[in-house]
Amino acid sequence: MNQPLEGVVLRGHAGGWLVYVDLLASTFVCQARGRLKKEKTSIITGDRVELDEVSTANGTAVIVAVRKRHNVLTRPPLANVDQVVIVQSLSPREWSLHLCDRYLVHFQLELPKCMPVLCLNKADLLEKSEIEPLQKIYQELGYTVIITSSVTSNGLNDLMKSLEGKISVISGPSGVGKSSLLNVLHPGLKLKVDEREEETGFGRHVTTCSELYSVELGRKGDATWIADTPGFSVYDLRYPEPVQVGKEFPEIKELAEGCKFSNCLHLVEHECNVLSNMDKVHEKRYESYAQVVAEAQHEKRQRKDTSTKVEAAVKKVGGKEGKGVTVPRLSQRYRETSRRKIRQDLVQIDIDEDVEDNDDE
Ligand SMILES: Nc1nc2c(ncn2[C@@H]2O[C@H](COP(=O)(O)OP(=O)(O)OP(=O)(O)O)[C@@H](O)[C@H]2O)c(=O)[nH]1
Ligand SMILES: [Mg+2]
Ligand SMILES: [Zn+2]
Repeated sequence: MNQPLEGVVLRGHAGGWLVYVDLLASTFVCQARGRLKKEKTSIITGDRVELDEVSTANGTAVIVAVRKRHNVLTRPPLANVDQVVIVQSLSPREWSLHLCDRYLVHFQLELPKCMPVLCLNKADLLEKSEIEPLQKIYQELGYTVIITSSVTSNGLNDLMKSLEGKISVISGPSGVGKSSLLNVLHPGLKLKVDEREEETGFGRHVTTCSELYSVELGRKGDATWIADTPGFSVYDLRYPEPVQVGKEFPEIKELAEGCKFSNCLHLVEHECNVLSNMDKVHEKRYESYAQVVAEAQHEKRQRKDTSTKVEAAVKKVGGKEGKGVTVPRLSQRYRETSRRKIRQDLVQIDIDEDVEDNDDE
């Protein structure tokens, strides 16, 4: 039997998917086989899929199976990536060390086995003497830090080197220049970039879905794949449990190993090993750590509140031994008013009006 053709999902497209088949060096518009739809199999950018009914004439095919994923990101949804490049803007108007740390924490949680690469873009807007200390903070923690400008093309060679032969996802807040960087790296991509940023802060050409591109960088060899992703809101960033936040800050993690308290948040405890070694943690990073802990606590409380509310709003009906279904509990507000009640209310209105009429007299 012939081996099924394999392809990689580039992005969603008109209710289906665009799939690139290396063997045919072509892209196909694909629908999923009915069985996959029935089983509600999710198909996301980066998935390796098996194809049938491939028509080179029409440029169409049918996805019949999704291969096992090596890894998966949930926000943005992407499968089988080798590394995440987090882009932040050095523009004084946009730079925030805390935001940068929030993205690092998020992607470390999303892909625990791979340390994100940090790309600090718009370097043309800051003096070198201001950039170097920032770069040093993260380099000393073990992160690869690349300083770039898509305006001057500075640092683009370094970025290229870190991407070569890998499947990378380029992520970061909206407007930091992700699409602009990819356009300079590979002008053939012609990605749309936000043209009105300076006026409004938002623009017409923000990226709206994750898309995977195959790019040829420098030497020939393994294919290089880059996913341009939409900038996503800070509300979508993930938080760990508050006591786990320290694990996502390498300098805190190291000192926390020598902390004698289990479940220590390293915020106030007397004789906490982190607090006793504050000279080893950058002041701004510690502030950022404390803020992430506070946010993680807040998020945990909210999660609890929501689940209590959800529990209170649903009840099990029917079926024995837990086989029933969960349905919303009808609160007074949502109950349909009975005809009798409507009638009573109408009678009441008549009486009230009579009373008012009497008052007028
Ligand atoms: N000064 C300066 N401006 C830049 C640089 N890179 C991008 N920009 C500008 O920043 C704005 C946003 O760029 P985009 O490439 O659309 O940003 P993005 O990260 O793709 O944004 P989303 O698609 O919304 O996530 C545009 O006006 C670019 O011209 C840079 O290196 N220096
Ligand atoms: Mg973009
Ligand atoms: Zn401690």
